[in-house]
Amino acid sequence: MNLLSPMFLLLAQTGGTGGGFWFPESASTVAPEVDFAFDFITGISIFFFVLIVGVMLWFMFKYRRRGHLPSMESPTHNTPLEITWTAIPMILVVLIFYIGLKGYVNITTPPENSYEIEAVGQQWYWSFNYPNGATDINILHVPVGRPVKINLRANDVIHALFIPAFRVKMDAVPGRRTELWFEATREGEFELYCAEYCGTQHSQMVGKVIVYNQFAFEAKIDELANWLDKVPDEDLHKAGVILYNYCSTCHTVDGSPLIGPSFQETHELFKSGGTRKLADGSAVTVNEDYLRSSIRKPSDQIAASAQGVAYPSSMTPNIADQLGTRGVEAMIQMLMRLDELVDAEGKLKKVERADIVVGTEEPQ
Ligand code: HEC
Ligand SMILES: [Cu+2]
Repeated sequence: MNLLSPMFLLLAQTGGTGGGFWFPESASTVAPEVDFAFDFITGISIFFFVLIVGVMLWFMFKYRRRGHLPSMESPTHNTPLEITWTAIPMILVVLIFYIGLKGYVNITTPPENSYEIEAVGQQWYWSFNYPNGATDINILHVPVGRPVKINLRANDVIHALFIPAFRVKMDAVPGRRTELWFEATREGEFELYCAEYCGTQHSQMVGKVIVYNQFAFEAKIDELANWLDKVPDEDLHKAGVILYNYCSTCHTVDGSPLIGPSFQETHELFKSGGTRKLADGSAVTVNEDYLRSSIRKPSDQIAASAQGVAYPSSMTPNIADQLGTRGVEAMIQMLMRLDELVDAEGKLKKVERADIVVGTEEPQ
């Protein structure tokens, strides 16, 4: 038993909200159910592992070969024993099935009065759309104590929305609608992942869930619905830093190329009035119009490196729709004024919505 006691200790740590060896912290109504099913099956497995291996070792010792004894006939049948070893596992398996089915039905049936949010997976970020028109990238804002139903879509390849603390995960499949629901049990920030390998930057497709009380939640999505309109024109380039979440999986700001050219390079070409080589061998002056059409119609002019090597034509085609008209302008401003937005180390300065939005009170 000594050898195994650490295992029992680890098992005992699960449950509660603090997380343990097996599980991250838990923060949704279904989490205890999922954890219980896991603990139950693991407990049974450990019990029978110890029992069977124990008896086996004991028999190996007890019936070891001692001298030359005449061999006995082996028993062929033992009804009470056979009934026991059929009945007990059957009860356990039915029990496991019952626990699993109950949890599965619960996890797959969103309550009627759920608050609905649309989640769209694309290479390589999540966008979340709210009924009031609010949108955010990689950050899912939800109220505490209210069932939330997430309607999932994918724009390009299969993604999967995974929120470990809520114990929920669902695929987002192109051409198909899938859903997932949860009810957060406490306020806080939790991790959110894409759990389906979806291309080179899959590992960057991470985000967070922020759980608010009902009032703070309403205020937040109100702010998200129209914040860009409340950014004065002279601060629009700063809004680009927030919207950069749409671009950061493919464009860096420090000069290193990723899937697409670094924004630093684009900015320098703009400042110096330089030209950008294109995949078809031609070249184009990097001015405001070029920036706008690069964002609005990414596939029209495919950029190539200074050496003439074409970048892939994989820029998100409908990114301008997602950004909205003012969002596109914000990105253009950001690209043109990038030098004002980075610090000495070439990192983007931090910009909070509250710093640039005028005429609204920050919630809380
Ligand atoms: C899925 C990857 C991806 C995402 C996301 C993405 N881009 Fe791109 N982008 C590219 C690639 C690849 C190119 C080069 C090929 C081309 O010109 O379409 C590019 C080119 C560009 C160019 C031309 C740059 C130059 O120096 O010629 C601009 C401007 C641009 N992207 C802006 C954006 C903005 C703004 C966003 C975010 C709102 C964004 N991109 C998001 C992949 C992406
Ligand atoms: Cu993904």
